[in-house]
Amino acid sequence: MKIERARVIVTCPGRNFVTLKIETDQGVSGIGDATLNGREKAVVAYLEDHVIPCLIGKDPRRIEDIWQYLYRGAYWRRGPVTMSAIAAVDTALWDIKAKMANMPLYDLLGGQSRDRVLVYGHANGADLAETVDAVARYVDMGYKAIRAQSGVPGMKDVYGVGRGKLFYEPAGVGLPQETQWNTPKYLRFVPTLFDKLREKFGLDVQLLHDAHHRLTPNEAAQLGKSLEPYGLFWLEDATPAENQEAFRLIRQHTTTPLAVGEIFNTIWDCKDLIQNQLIDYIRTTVVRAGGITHLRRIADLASLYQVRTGSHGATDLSPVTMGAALHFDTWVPNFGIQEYMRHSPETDAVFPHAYRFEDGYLYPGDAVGHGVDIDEKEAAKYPYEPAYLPVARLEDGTMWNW
Ligand code: GCO
Ligand code: MG
Repeated sequence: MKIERARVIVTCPGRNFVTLKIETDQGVSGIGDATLNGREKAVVAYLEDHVIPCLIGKDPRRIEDIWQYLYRGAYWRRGPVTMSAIAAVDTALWDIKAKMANMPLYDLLGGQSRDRVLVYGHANGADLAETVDAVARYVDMGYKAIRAQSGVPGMKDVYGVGRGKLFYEPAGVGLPQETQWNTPKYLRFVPTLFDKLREKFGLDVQLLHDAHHRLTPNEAAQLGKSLEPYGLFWLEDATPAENQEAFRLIRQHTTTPLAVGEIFNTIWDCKDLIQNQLIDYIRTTVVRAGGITHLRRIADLASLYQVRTGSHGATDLSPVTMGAALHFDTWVPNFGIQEYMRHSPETDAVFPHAYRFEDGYLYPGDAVGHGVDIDEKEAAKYPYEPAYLPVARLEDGTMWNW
């Protein structure tokens, strides 16, 4: 069996998505997501110029060998561009293998460990009252777990407060939007938000919050402590994690569960965090961390230390990543939760899929492969549009973490 053709499809049904399609000499094909928000074309070039020429003629059944070929063989390891490209190949090959086996991907991985996948949705509001209303809407839609982000008094353009009610998309057309950040105002406000949410919605709903890398370890420890009375499911990306040791200080001061890893690309980014039990949830996902093959290694390491998965599932990852992640979530023994931001109807039409939402859970469906396809006619209607994530500065103009 041979890979006969592989090509990259770029489409922008509201936001940019990069998809790799691999076709074999036996008529079976598979797709993988290669989207890297704001840097899409770098992955397109990496795939088209450097990866696809090496794939033609290879045996698509040799998933592990192809993974090692692209990772070790290239000499240049890791990094979001490399690992998104490898992930796209890997996801497409697992899709092909599962189709050949006539199985849903979760069966090929080892079978179902659960019947359904707990997801959390995003409730955002420009201020406290709007955020409370947004949480109420998610409760009404059946969500059991809800991430709450709110505008902060005295600050404009806070992370997580989107345009539109369900389809939060931070990237904007044109050059990066400049936003402002003020940590003391944020630290004072967030506990008042969760106090209100617990008062209104009680203890049953799981609440989450994303600090989006804005805090120092000490500030993160302060926030974790001040949120303890509200029993969060997790506090995400409390501080940047290039220095994995940074989490030790946070951990020593708070029992609020910690999640990190949506921008990690390999097991090396989280090895110390996991082995030292500095986190509770690892957020790596299919497209960002080298596909199913590598994600499985991260999850297995995590399981030794009772760290659970909580895959990134923002709308800048395509439905292909969502479908593959749901098969992974259905199998992985140490599953925690899956993020689920809804894609727009235009995006859903470009990527017909077998997964469905019901009463707070996602179901991967029982289609063979990962259950997501691309309608190329529909995709062709939406040409690429350059867009960037915003940037953040402190009030004195200092560049900060977005
Ligand atoms: C999340 C993420 C997103 C990112 C986005 C960047 O937790 O869902 O933090 O909101 O900001 O994926 O492209
Ligand atoms: Mg996040």
